[in-house]
Amino acid sequence: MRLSKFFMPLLRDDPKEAEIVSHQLMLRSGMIRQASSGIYSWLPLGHKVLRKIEQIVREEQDKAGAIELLMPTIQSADLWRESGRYDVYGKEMLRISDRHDRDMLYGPTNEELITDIFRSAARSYRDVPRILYHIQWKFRDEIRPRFGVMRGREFLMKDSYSFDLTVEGARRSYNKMFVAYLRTFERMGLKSIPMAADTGPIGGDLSHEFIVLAETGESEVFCHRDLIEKTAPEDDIDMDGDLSPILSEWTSKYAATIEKHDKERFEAEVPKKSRISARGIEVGHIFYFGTKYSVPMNCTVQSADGQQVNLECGSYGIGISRLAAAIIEASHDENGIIWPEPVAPFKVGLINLKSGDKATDNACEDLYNRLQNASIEILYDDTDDRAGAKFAAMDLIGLPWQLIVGPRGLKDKLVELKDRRTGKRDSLSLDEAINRLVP
Ligand code: 5CA
Repeated sequence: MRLSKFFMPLLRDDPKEAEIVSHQLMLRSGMIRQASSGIYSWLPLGHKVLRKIEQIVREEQDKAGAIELLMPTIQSADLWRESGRYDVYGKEMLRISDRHDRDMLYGPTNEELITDIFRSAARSYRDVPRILYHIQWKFRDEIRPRFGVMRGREFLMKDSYSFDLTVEGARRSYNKMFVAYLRTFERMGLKSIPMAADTGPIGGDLSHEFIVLAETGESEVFCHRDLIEKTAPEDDIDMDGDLSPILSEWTSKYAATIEKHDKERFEAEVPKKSRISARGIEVGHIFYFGTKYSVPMNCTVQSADGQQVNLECGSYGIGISRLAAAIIEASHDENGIIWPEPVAPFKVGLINLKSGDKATDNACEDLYNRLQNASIEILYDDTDDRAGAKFAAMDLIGLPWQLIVGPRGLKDKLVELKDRRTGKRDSLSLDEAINRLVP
């Protein structure tokens, strides 16, 4: 992509309304624009990041055996009356009536709708277990939308729903999502810690929040230091195998959000030097709630011995739009964002230090074409801005690599490759630079 043809409206000054660094940087780098309170447009740079995050989430869901579908944003109130949640949900639910005065709502979550779909299709024990998921916009009329997309009113969520015949089966589905979540967040360069959590309006008695530690996080959390050093299971993990040892390993050490915090247990179980008391961002939340919806909504299948059995269910959410902000909170410096490569909007930013100079333009065109042909995502700053402004903009938008080309280096047939994270610059020939960027 040539910057001269792209749409990336940078802001010069810090936006006053932004209280936390991710919100400031997302506005300044032209990733998002507020449309109304808690509702955002995703501009091209932000949209690219959102799609990358979404794709990692999707790959790990698929690997865990979950099956993707797509449900609508607008739902009928009738299903929510069946489950009993229509009245319970309160003002957070955006209620709408259509031209026939039918009560509709903008979905804040999808337990009812998926249970309706599943009950109409599943007949026998052969139709389970299944985990179904979608990636769709949600609306919650939060009292205090704040911190940009971190706590929005409209936000993008991945939500999965599991259907099992037995409690043990439901536990296996829960374990799959637990492991998939560890892997998902790690692939985005985040350290997430599963913590015992409250279930709120979703319900159930087994639940973990996946927390990324950050000073600006909204949740107060407590955990054992060892959990911060752990790494997620490797790519070759058998998701159909017994995952319970992994769960035990991750849940045997103390970790809880403030709602579930037990000070006495924390102090008894965790030696003083290992006690972490911090703030965190909830990027995912998983729930096992058994028959909470399958009983009132009559979602059953016939078991092998001919009985009608209510299904054992769970739901599993990831805040995809929130993750874009969480990654920035975890990865930035005073000059701007530092994207981990797997979610970067482009891998390389090519900086032409003297647009209009023939040798520099030719070298840039050559690099640009060769990298594009090698399927490397590249943003070429071909504008005639000053070098200083180009450097600042490139640092602000945080692409992992900057390829800097100017007349002085070219005299010796050299270009510079800068690592955005470390700031380290290497002088390389054009071929060497390409070899470093093409895997
Ligand atoms: N039905 C369940 C699981 S599918 C559910 O809705 N869970 S949730 O309420 O915990 O939301 C799932 C994830 O969505 C959260 O972990 C969080 O990362 C994200 N999320 C929730 N509310 C917001 C919000 N207002 N803005 C941005 N992200 C949000």
